[in-house]
Amino acid sequence: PGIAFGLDAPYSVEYRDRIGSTNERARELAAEGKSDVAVVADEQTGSRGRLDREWMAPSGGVWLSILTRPDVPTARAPLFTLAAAVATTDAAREVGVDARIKWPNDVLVEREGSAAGADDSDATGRGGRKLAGILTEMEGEADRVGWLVVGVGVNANIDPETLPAGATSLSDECGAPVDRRRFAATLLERYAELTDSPEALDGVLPAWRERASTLGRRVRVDTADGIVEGTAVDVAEPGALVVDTDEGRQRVHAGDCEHLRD
Ligand code: BT5
Repeated sequence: PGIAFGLDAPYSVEYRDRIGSTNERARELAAEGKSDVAVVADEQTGSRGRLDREWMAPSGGVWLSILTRPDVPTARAPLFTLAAAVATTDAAREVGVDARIKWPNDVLVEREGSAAGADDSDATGRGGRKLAGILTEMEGEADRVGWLVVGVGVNANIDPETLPAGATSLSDECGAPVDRRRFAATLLERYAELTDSPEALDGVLPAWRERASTLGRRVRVDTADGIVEGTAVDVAEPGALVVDTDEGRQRVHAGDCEHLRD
């Protein structure tokens, strides 16, 4: 299947026209002991975002989940999510869309002059429109990841009017449909390159920094321990956002991040 898909990456591809959720399917394959599979679908009928939020995945998208069993400690797992964001950004840039990453896992398109425009703001990030989202699920012991499923949802050839407010798509940004097969192949190849060894993983944070929209901006992060507000200054191993607040420098490991007006 990898060859039929024209893929230069170490995954076999399971393609479905229609599926409940590619992440669910990848988890099933994980339970069967499988690895190195990418589940790709045209349409999902029951897809999920983080924290059990709904993810809209009509026909025309690139909805995929990559199942691997990386030989790394569980503490480094967040790097795979960041790698998927980098890979998605690079695949978008290859078709001419200037995508950037909002910490930790949203891929956005910021339009000229939109950064301060209230009309263009939304819950997913002021001034940025959400092109893609990533949902990572895993199981393992502290010293080693068991299985890891990284689910990537990209609004490819979809009319943004049919998506939640604040969303955009590749076709809308490009003015024409994109070759989804090629886009998916680029994404998977780039992801494999960034994650195929512990040494390769060392390159994820530098690559992420170069493509980040969040760094240098005022942010408000909703975390399990409360709101953290300040200036995002860096991302640190294994994917924490470093925020300068009035109370000093803090590291945030998980949460919803909103870009504030400067
Ligand atoms: C995410 O969640 O951004 C992760 C989305 C992961 C989806 C992929 S598709 C392949 C794989 N299979 C799955 O079942 N899931 C993964 P989060 O950060 O929680 O953002 C969810 C929020 O984004 C929703 O509450 C909506 O506001 C918004 N949203 C929903 N669908 C959207 C879309 N298609 N485009 C842009 N925004 C959307």
